[in-house]
Amino acid sequence: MTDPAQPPPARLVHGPGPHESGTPVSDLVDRLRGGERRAIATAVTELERMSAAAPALLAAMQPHLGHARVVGFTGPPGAGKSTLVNAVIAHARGVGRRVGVIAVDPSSPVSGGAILGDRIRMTAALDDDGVFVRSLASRGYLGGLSPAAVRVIDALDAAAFDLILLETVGTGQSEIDIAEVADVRVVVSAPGLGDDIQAMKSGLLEIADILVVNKGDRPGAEQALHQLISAVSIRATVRHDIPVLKTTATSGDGVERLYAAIGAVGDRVMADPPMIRRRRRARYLIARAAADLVAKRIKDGQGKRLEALSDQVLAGAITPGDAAKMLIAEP
Ligand SMILES: Nc1nc2c(ncn2[C@@H]2O[C@H](COP(=O)(O)OP(=O)(O)OP(=O)(O)O)[C@@H](O)[C@H]2O)c(=O)[nH]1
Ligand SMILES: [Mg+2]
Repeated sequence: MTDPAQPPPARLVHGPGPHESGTPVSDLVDRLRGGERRAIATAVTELERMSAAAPALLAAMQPHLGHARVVGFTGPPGAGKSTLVNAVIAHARGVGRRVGVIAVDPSSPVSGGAILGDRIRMTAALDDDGVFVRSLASRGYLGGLSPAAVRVIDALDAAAFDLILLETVGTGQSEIDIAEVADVRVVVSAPGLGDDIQAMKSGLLEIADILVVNKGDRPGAEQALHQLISAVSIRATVRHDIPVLKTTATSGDGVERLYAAIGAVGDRVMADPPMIRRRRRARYLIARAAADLVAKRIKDGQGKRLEALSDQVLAGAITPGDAAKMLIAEP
């Protein structure tokens, strides 16, 4: 008997394939939690596209979130982030951990980097049920994380992955995003990228929990390592106790130490109740959505209003700050 007072259960309408169309969201979440691969793929796609069923899916997943460790890998193009993520997956699988992977805006032709999925395919990890990989475009998010990426993190968290590895190219916005969203932030650099390590954008150093000089087999690696160690010890804005490690992602050298360092930082972070990390991700999503809303409001339909406010600013009647407040307050 269905209770007429209850709304009908949410169902998937625009499933990616005919198989999932009509599936109740609660069934999907049960299967997701059981680690069923097709359910994970469906949930991820629904959330990535923010389909009609996505809000119900997000709501149903909420009680199951906050258990995965989210590890962000960021750094300049071509530093070896994908190769390193791949090596970390291999290590994590070796010790029995299930790993979800999200690559945002994977690989530019300039960097010589391969798309993360390709790299993982090369090592056959994609045949492994303990690994799930999804690449996402960063779309208008300037190399940063899109809100879609954060929703996909939630899906992988609900799917009970132990680790969620997130690869983004280190640009201004992605640093901030990674800092907000990841529990452990790994900043990857390498010798011979053109940029002097010391000149590495300070934003990158500041968010790091762990610093890695990859391509340890290349000339200049040792020097880069020492430059980075001294940069960390000199800069007032950088925590002085962060580990600075050398890896060779292609051979796996140093990956065990990196994995241990990720574990140590993760243990500290995970000592906080899951609610704190979930709240941090939710706060980030709200702030991004609010910023998007304001940008959209300014872009469409506010031309006249902006002009009028500009005139008032020019006349000395109000400050630009006042004008901004008036613009935001506008319904
Ligand atoms: N010699 C050497 N080459 C490496 C190492 N790690 C990665 N590479 C090579 O560096 C190139 C770029 O590696 P990727 O892992 O795709 O780099 P990425 O940082 O993910 O690149 P983007 O995603 O495009 O920013 C590839 O040709 C890799 O094989 C390493 O430890 N040593
Ligand atoms: Mg890459």
